[in-house]
Parts: sequence; structure tokens; C-alpha cells
Amino acid sequence: MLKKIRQLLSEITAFSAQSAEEAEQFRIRHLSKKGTIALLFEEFKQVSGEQKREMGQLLNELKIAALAKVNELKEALSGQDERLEGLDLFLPGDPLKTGSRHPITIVKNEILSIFDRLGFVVSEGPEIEDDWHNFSALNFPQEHPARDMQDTFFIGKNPDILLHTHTSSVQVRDMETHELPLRLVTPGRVFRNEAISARAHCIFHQVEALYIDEQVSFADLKQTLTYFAKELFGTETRIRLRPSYFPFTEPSAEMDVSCTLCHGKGCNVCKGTGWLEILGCGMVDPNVLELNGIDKEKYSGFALGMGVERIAMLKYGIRDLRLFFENDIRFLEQLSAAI
Ligand code: 2NM
Repeated sequence: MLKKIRQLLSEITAFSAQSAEEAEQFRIRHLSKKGTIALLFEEFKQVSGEQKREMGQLLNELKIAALAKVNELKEALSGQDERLEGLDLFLPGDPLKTGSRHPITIVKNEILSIFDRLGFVVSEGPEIEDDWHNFSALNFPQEHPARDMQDTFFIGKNPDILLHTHTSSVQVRDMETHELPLRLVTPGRVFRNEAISARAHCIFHQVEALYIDEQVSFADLKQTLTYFAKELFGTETRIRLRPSYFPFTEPSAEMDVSCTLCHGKGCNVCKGTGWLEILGCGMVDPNVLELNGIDKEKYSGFALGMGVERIAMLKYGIRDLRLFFENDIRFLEQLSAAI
């Protein structure tokens, strides 16, 4: 009888079931009133003497093992059938909703990628600046109107701490800390105290580029601009430069590209001119080089700056700049799908 019990014990511990049905049959076979274990207990009544103790212990062990196995099987298989009931496992799953990049980020990355191909490295810096990095080091005279409360956001009452109005302030920090030559692009948010409209916002995104080395010329600037415009708007794009003025460049210019919509014929996007204004640029004013500790006899440089929103508007025919800041999911999805 001992042998029988041991055999049954190993059979029970090794047992596994594929379905709740099989588990139930297992329970009936071993644990019902007429099951194998009940019969063994019946037999046990006849046992006497020395064997009784050992056999009793083993029988109890067997019963506990069988009960544990039944519980284990029930737990593993419970609900399985109900959960699967009425479910078509071949249906496609719920689609995962993925986000998309903001159109400004997409266009900004495209601009940075074009400059990357020309060897310009990305540099970023603080949005909160002091007067030196935002104005003085860039040759803005003390009485320049941009320093006015009307144009610049100052932080608290301190006239020396402000939100930077262009990313040139980051380039000043680069001139302070880096060896020459410098060839860098500075993307960033900039802040100007303007009334919000379809064409202006108090926060916008800028990318500026700066190249300083020996013998950098206006011809280098023109070639860089031509390459940039053709990469961004297509190889048929032409550029033109108009004289302009910035405190930090001399000479200064504004660059137009041939209208991306009518290719120069004249339409309502270019207001009949055939040209679109894209960016400002120029040769770094020798005063700026000097203010930043650079030998103006040995070195020269060019710089340029553009608003990312304006380029995104022209590239994708968006008429209201405010759409970029509202984050209406329909606008973001529509545009990032188009880009
Ligand atoms: C512009 C237009 C023209 C510019 C100048 C400098 C620096 F640091 F070299 F002085 N950085 N960026 C610059 C020049 C920016 O944005 C419309």
C-alpha cells in the first residue's frame, strides 16, 4: 500500500491540465467521495501496528498535494474560457495613438540640417539674459529703441535682466568661450513686447547663423544663402539681396527668395512682387568683433537670422501665425502629415 500511495503522489504532483474540464475530471478521480484518495483512506482503516504511523502521514501528504494541485489548476484556468467567449482573436487591435512633432520643430530641424551640411554646429544658451549679451556686446547704442520697455520684456524692475530678443546673445557667449574659427547656428525662442496679431507674436522662434574666420567675405555669405534657399525651397529658387541696416552687421542686407507659389510671376502671397522676404544678414560689424575680444584686423565674419514661423507660413501656406501657438490638435496633425 505504501508503494501505491507513493506512486499516486508522484502522479498527482506531475499532473497538468489544458482546460478547466480536464482539471475537474482530475478532481473527481482523486478527491470525490469514491475517488482514489477516499478509497485509500478506506483501506487505511484495516492497517494496524507499526506501519500505521508512517502510512497515515503519507496519506495526509497525498491529500494535501491533491488539494493544492486542484487549487493551482483552477486558478491557472479560471476565467480563461469566459474571457475568450465571444472574442474574435483575429480582429486587428486598437490603433495606438502616436503624437507628432510640432510644425515649428519640423521646420527648425530642416533649417538646422541644411546648415549642418555646411559644417555649422548647433549652439544653445539661456533665454534670460543681461544687457551686455543681448545689446551692448552687439553694438546696440545706449539709446537704441529696441532697449525700450515697449520692445523688450524686462524681468522685474531690473533694467539689466531681460528675456533675450534674438539668439545673437547666445553667439556672444560663444565668442566669449570658444576658440576661432567659429561656425555655428543658434536656434531658440525669442521674446518681443509686441501686440499679438496674425503676423506678429510676443514669442517666436529664431535660427541665427554665425561664421567667423580669417578671410570670410560677402561672397561666402552669398554662396551660403543661395545654397540654403535652394535646399529649403527647391533648386529652381532664386535669391536677391536688398541693402538694410542692423546694429551688429555692416554692410547689412535682407534676402528675398523668388515666390514659392508663382515662381516670380506675381500673386497674392508675394503681393504681386514675385519675391518673399526670408531673412536678414550681413558682415559682422568690426565693432562687434572688437567688443568680443576678436582681432578685427585678422578676422572677419558673416551672420544671418530668420524667424521660423515666417518660413513655416510661407512653406505651408499658413495665413495666421497664432495657429502655431494654439496647439489645436487638428492643426498640428494636419500640418505634420503634410510635412
Ligand atoms: C540677423 C540679421 C543680421 C546676427 C549678427 C550676429 C552677431 F552675433 F554676429 F553679431 N548674430 N546674428 C544677425 C545679423 C542677425 O537677424 C535678422
